[in-house]
Amino acid sequence: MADIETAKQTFARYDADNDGFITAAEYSKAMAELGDPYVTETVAQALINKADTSKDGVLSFDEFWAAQNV
Ligand SMILES: [Ca+2]
Ligand SMILES: [Ca+2]
Repeated sequence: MADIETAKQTFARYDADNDGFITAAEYSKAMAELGDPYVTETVAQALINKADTSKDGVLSFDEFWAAQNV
């Protein structure tokens, strides 16, 4: 079960520049830092696109949160 405070912390870790959106570059870099070097920007973009309900190519917290609760 996802909890929103944990999700906010996770989101903040991915959102390196704190602009409130996770880009493919940020996601890819965060995954590499977490020990998964196989999430390239192309892979990251595909994952973001799955959860990107507003179709702007980046992940807002609402979209990130919704993706945790499918
Ligand atoms: Ca960002
Ligand atoms: Ca979006």
